Amino acid sequence: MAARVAVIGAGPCGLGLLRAFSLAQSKGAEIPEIVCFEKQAEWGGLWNYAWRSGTDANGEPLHNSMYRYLWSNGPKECLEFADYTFDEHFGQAIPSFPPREVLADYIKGRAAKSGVEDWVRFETAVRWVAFDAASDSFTVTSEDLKAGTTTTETFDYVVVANGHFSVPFIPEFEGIDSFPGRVMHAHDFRDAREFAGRDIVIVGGSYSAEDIALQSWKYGARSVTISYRSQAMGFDWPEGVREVPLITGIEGSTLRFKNGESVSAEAIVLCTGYRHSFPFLAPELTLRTHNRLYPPGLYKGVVWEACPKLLYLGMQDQFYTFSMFDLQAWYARDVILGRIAVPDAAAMAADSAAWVAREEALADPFQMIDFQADYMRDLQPLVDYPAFDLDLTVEMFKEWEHDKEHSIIGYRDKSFTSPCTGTVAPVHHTPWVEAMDDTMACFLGAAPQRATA
Ligand code: FAD
Ligand code: NA7
Repeated sequence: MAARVAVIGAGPCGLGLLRAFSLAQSKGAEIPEIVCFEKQAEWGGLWNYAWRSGTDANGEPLHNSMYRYLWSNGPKECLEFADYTFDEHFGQAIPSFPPREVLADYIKGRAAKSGVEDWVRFETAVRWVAFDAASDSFTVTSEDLKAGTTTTETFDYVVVANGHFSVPFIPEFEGIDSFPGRVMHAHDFRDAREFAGRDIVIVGGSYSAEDIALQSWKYGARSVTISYRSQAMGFDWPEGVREVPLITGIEGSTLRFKNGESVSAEAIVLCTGYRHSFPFLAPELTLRTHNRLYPPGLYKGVVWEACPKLLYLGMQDQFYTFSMFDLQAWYARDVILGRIAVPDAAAMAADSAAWVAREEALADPFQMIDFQADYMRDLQPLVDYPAFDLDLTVEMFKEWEHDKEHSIIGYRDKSFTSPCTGTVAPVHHTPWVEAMDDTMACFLGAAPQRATA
């Protein structure tokens, strides 16, 4: 059995792996020594809110991309931990679309229950990982950010769980360097109230563009113009929000678009996605991919085919999140424990190539949901992750897609059914469009008093 395992990152993926090991240990398995390196002072990954932007308290590139008033963009029932349900954590049924703080509490609740805190070295950043074929082991160099000391250690397995929505992709537009207003990437966006009463342009056509546009509208932006590259999102936007094609140039505060229209704006928010970034990995260990459902080179979406003792978690584009991460974590654990044998390089490559080819033929979000669910179905029988109704989550994701088409400002008011417990979520006390307070206390409490005339 492997003697030492390094885990890079204590976000939902890294914590899923720690949970998997702790459960195996509680059932009597002998487990390796685990060292989880986490550069933040607490676990939870992106779900920790940071008011900072740019660099963190230790001068490291800031990891966090989440912002105030972020409410789950999918039904919580589709991400529920099968081994630690929402009912167990909250002791009451809660609505389907919780704000960030509620989901952070849920993630941290399971981690605390797992008793794995001693395995995590907080405020410790991994600086370099190299594989030595002769000794069949890795050297991992890390820095204790508080003490300023650097340590190099040997590990038998390395698990990369550093997330991939932290390092922004920032394109260039002609004239943007002389735009007189604020220009920022979604990674630095913190509070939509900044744009109250202003005209803003959002660039992008995916989740961040959708949510930051709606947030800005909800908190009082005068107008929101969304500029897309390949395809409009096409939702029935509320008055004041509209979509136009890509920016062709910027002169002063005027932005021109491909369809000949122009607007004057006071701010530009680039919701143009993120880079997979592994500055700590030797080149031959580095996954190079854009944000997609099946990054090539990863057998079962987890095992780095070129060096199978290196495992990656959560590198896919995501409909499914926590439950998919858990299936991957359970799989990674069982590879490390020797319960699962990975095949030879040719067999791994053939398996993942088939998935990649299938992914490349997907035509719409409904097919993408089926694809990611099938990927999970591929992992499910290989591990002892508790059973949950995956078919129900597929149905719910598809219903959610239709809900969004029906009402982009109303879809978060719907209720879904737990695939783990069968609990039907209550309707939230306040429609999302009127819910300005995103605290856990407000979400879980009674409806706030409304001012009367
Ligand atoms: P992360 O959460 O990013 O955690 C990675 C961890 O690795 C971090 O704690 C980081 O500090 C650490 N780390 C990084 N580099 C190093 C290093 N060199 N050394 C040590 N530690 C390191 N998902 C949903 O299910 N619902 C949502 O509503 C939702 N909203 C989102 C909104 C935004 C704005 C973003 C960006 C993502 C959202 N997601 C959402 C997806 C989100 O990516 C996942 O839910 C989840 O956080 C991914 O977990 P992870 O562990 O892979 O990565
Ligand atoms: P995504 O989902 O990776 O989307 C990135 C978007 O950025 C996508 O619409 C791209 O357009 C767009 N993009 C990329 N480059 C450009 C350029 N050069 N010009 C214009 N537009 C561009 O990232 P998100 O931040 O939206 O979502 C990431 C996670 O955050 C997600 O899991 C959510 O839960 C929250 P394209 O469509 O490719 O033309």
